[in-house]
Amino acid sequence: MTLVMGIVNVTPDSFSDGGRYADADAAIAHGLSLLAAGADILDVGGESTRPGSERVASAVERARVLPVVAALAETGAVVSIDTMNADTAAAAVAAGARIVNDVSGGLADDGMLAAVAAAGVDFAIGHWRGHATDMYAGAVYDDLVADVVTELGARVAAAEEAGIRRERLIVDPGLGFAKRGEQNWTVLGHLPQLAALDLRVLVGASRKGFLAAALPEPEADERRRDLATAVTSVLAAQAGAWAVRVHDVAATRDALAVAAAWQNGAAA
Ligand code: PMM
Repeated sequence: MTLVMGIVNVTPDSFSDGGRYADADAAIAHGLSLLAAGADILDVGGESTRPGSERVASAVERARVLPVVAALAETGAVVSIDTMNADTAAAAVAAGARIVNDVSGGLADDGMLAAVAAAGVDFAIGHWRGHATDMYAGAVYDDLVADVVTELGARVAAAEEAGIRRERLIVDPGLGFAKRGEQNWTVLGHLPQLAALDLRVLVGASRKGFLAAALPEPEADERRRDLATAVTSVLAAQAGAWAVRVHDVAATRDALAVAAAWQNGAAA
């Protein structure tokens, strides 16, 4: 069954939770509640990548995330660290993280691939063409799906060359990263083409603007965005996704359980 990665943002400026979990204790409590809701992985991040966001100094990022990573890993949870900084990745692994999730696939920090190779953990490679300060400058493609697959393939090759074992690699189409609204739907509609890379595929659609734009009322509140996310989780699972990265773990777990009952002809 497709795994559920629950999002634990430790950022005062995240668009999706309004910075409610800015404080470490609240973020830890939120992570524990996502575990109770059935999260298989907790993805802890301290730098917002929302379009237009400014970069955060990596020392500030580390101060935000390390206590949260340590406390959640201590419970035995599988923790991933959502960072573009090699220093933060290495420190988070030392604090117990078992996956490095880099939306830039190692492009933002020259030291990232070597840091992950040395850490000996899994590495999620996002498709990325530039920082959030200029998110849509790169949203021009010759052939969108083919370009995404080729560019991810190049990062996979670079990661292997740096000494990260292939079975440790995960690829992510990077929804919203250098992709305008409808381009995200094109990528999702061709998700099986990512399978050609023969690696685990991670999908992060949760609460993103392109998803809300598909609703009859695009200004839909958070609850409706979470319902839309849960539907997307099922479709991503059917397209072969290894894991989905979501804010509302309970909604996605419910949706995946119903889809599994349909497929198996029986409730689990
Ligand atoms: N999106 C965001 C942050 N981290 N990580 C992966 N692997 N894939 C994504 O699509 C992704 C990510 C931005 O969303 P958020 O601000 O809601 O966390």
